Amino acid sequence: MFKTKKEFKKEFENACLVVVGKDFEDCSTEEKYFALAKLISSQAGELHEQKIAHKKIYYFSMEFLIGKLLENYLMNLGLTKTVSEGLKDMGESLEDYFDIEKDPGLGNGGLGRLAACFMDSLASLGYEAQGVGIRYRFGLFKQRIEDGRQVEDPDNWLEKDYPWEVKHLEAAVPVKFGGRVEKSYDGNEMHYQWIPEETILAVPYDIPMVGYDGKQVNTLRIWSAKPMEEGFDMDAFNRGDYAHANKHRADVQAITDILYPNDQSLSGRILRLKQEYMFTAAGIMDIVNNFKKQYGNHWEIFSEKVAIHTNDTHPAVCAPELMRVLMDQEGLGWDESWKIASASVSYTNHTILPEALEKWPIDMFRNLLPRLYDIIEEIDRRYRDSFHKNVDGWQEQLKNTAILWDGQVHMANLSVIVSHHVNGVADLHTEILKNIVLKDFYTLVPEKFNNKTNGISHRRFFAQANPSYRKLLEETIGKGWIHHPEELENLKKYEENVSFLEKVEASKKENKIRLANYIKKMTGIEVNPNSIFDIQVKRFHAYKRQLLNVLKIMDLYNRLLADPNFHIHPVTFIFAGKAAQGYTFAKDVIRLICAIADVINHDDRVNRMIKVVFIPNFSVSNAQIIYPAAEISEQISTAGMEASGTGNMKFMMNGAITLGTLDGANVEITQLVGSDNIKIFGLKAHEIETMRHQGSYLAWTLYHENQRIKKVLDQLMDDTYSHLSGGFDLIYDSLLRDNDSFFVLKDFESYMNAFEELVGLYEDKKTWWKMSVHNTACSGYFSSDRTIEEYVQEIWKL
Ligand code: GL7
Repeated sequence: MFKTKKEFKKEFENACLVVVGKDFEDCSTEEKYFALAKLISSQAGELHEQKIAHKKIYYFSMEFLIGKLLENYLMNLGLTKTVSEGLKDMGESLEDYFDIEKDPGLGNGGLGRLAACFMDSLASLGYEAQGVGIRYRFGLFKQRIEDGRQVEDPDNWLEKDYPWEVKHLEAAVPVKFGGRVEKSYDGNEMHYQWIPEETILAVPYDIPMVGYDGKQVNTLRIWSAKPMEEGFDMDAFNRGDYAHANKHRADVQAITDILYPNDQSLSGRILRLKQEYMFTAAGIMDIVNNFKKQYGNHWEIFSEKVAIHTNDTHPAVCAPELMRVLMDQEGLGWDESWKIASASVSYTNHTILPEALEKWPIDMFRNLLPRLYDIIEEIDRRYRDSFHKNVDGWQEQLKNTAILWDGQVHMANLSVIVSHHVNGVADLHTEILKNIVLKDFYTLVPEKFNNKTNGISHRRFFAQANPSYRKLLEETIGKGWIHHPEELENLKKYEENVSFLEKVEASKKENKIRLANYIKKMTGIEVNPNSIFDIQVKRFHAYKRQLLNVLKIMDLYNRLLADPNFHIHPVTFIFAGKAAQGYTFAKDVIRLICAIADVINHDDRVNRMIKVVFIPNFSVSNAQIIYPAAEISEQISTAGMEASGTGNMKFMMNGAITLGTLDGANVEITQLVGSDNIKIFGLKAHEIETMRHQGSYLAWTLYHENQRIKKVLDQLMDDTYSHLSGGFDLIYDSLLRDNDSFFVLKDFESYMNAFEELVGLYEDKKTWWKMSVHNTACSGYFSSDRTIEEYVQEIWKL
C-alpha cells in the first residue's frame, strides 16, 4: 500500500501502464480515473482477509444503491490528502475524476440505499459480510425534464466498463427454470430430481466494500445471467439468420437487463420472478459451496457460521432453496434441512402498501420453479397441520397467514414462516405490522417480531457530503464521532455558543451556494442563497404527498399576490425525485411542480420572495449535494404509510429542521430532539385508520368550506398553470372525485400553519441555529452503525 505522495505517483503511473496500456501522459482523464479506481481497488483488496472462524452475514437484496465509490474509499482508507496532492503535482484534479465516475442506479430508493448503508457499516464495524444482489445491465432510468414533463432515458452504466467490479467466471453457478420433477423411491426414502426445461449460468461480479479506516473489506457480489453454452446457433448463423443465431443469448441475458420500478404492480411479471430466483439460487449455491470448502459436511454447525438476511420479500425463496440444495443435492432429510434453513434466515419488512406485498399466481410459480413449489407446498401443509383446531378463530388466522391461498403464493407469509426473526424498520412501522398487517402472526409467534429502526451512513451523508461542517466539528468536538456517531451528542455543549452557531450558519451558507451553483448548472434557474432552502426529495408517490407541498406553494403565491402586507422570509422550494414510468399520477405531480415553477419564477411581483425548483435525476451523488444545503426538511407522508424514511435522517444530521407528520422514523426524531426542535403537524396514524374505517372524511366539504383550498383546486382546472404542458384533471379528481385517499386536504390547514410558524422562527437567528445544532447533536442514533449493531446482536448473532 502506498503511503507517501511520491509512492502514490509512482504506483499511479504504473497503474496507467498496466490497466490502460498507455503512459500516464497519453491517457485521457477518463482513462486516468479508471487506472486510479483500479489502483485503489487493489489496495483495498490487500486488506481483504478471510477470517475463517467467524460467522458471516449474507445480505440478500434485489437492490443496492451504492453511489460513487472513489471519494468514499479514499476517505475510508485515509488516502484523500496523499492522492489529491499527488495528482496536483501531476497537473491533475481529483474532483475531475470524481465527476467522471458513474453512479450505478441499481435500486429504486430507500430500500436499495439502506442496503448500501448497511454494507458500509458492516465493513466499518469489522464484521464479515457479503451483499448478494443483481447486476442489472441498465440501472433505474435517468430522468430528464422536457417541456415540463419527466422523460426517461436508459441508464447504460456498463457502457464503458466499471472499474470497481471483478468478474469471477470460476465461481459461476447453473440455475434451473421450468421442466418437471421426477420422483423415485429406493425402498427407503423418496428422491426428487428436478429436470429443468432451461438452465442458465449465473456469473458473479465482486465489488469491494471498504470500511472506514480500512478495517475490513467485504464484497458485494452481484449476479449476471448468461447462457450455459455460448448460446450461439451456428446453423442459424450459416443460414444467414443472424437474429435467430443470437436470440437465445439475448433471451437469457434479458433476465438481468432491467431493474423493476417499485411502483408497478408485479402480477404476471414472470421475468421478475426469474430475477428473484436467479440471484437467490446463485447466492445460496455460493454459500453452500463455501461452507463445504471450510467445514465439509458438518451441516449441524451451518447456522453457527452463516446468517442469511432477506431484504424484503424479493429473496423470499432463500429458505426453500437452501432446503432444496440440502435435500436433493446433499442428501439431508426434511427435518434437518428445515431446522438449518429456519435457523439461518431472517426477514425485514419494508412496507405496508398492499400492492408491494408480493404474491405470485400458483400456476406461474409452479411452472417456473416446480421443485421449489413442491417444497413450499410441503412447508404450507405442515404449517396448516400445526394449527390447534380447537382454538377460536383458527380458520381466520390460517386464512391470513397461509402461504398458499386464493390461487396465490403469498411471499410475506412465506418469509415470516421460514424466518427466525421478522423486523419492521421504525417503531411505528413495527407496531403497525404487529397490530394490523401481520396481526395474526404476531398473536401466534410474538417472539419472532422485533424492531430495527433504519439508519444511514453518517460517513457518506455527513462526513463526506458536508466537508465544511465536518471541519468545524473536528475543531470543536474532535474526530471521535466518525467512529462513534453517538459522540455527536457532545455538540449539545455548544448550542448556546453564539460564535459556534455563526460558524454553523456560515457552513450552511457554503453548502447552499454549492447547491445553488448545481441548480444553475442543471436547470438554468438562479436561486438566492439567502432564502430559506425548503427541500423535499424522494420518489414520487401519492402517499409521500409532494402534492400537499405544491398546494402550499400555490396558496402562498395567491396570498402574496392578493395581500401586499403579507410577508414571509424568502423561501426557495426545492424538489427532486423520480416517478415510475407507468405511474401517471406521480408524473402529473412532477408536471405540476414544473408548471408552478415556470409561472412563479417568471413573476417579478413575487420571485424575490419565493422560487420553485425541480432538480432532475435525483440520485445518490446529487443527494450528497442536496441534503447538506437544506434548512427545512419536508417529511409529510400520510401518517402510517411511510415505513421509516431515511432521507429524514440525512436532513436532520445535516442540521435541517423537519417539517413533518408523525410517520415512520419522524416519530423517533421527535422523541430524540424534543417537540421544540421539530415542526409536527397533521393527523396521526390511528386517526387516519379510524377515519378510513368509518368512512367519515369528505373532501368535498373542505373544498366548499375553505376558500383557500377551493381557490388552489380551481386553479388546477383553469389556465393558471396549464399553459406549459396541459391540464391537471387527474390530480383534481384524485382530491375530489376519489375523496382524497391520502388526506391531503384534511392536513392542509395544519400544514400551512406549521410551515408559517417554522419560517417565522428563522427571523430569530439564535433560535434557528440552536435548533439546527440540536438536531445534528441528536442524530448519532440514526447512524446505520447503531442499526447494524442491533441486527448483529439481536438477529444475526455474528
Ligand atoms: C421502503 C420504505 O418505503 C421506506 O419508508 C423505508 O425507509 C425504506 C427502507 O426501509 O424501505 N420500502 C420500499 O419498498 N422502498 C422503500 O424505500 C422502496
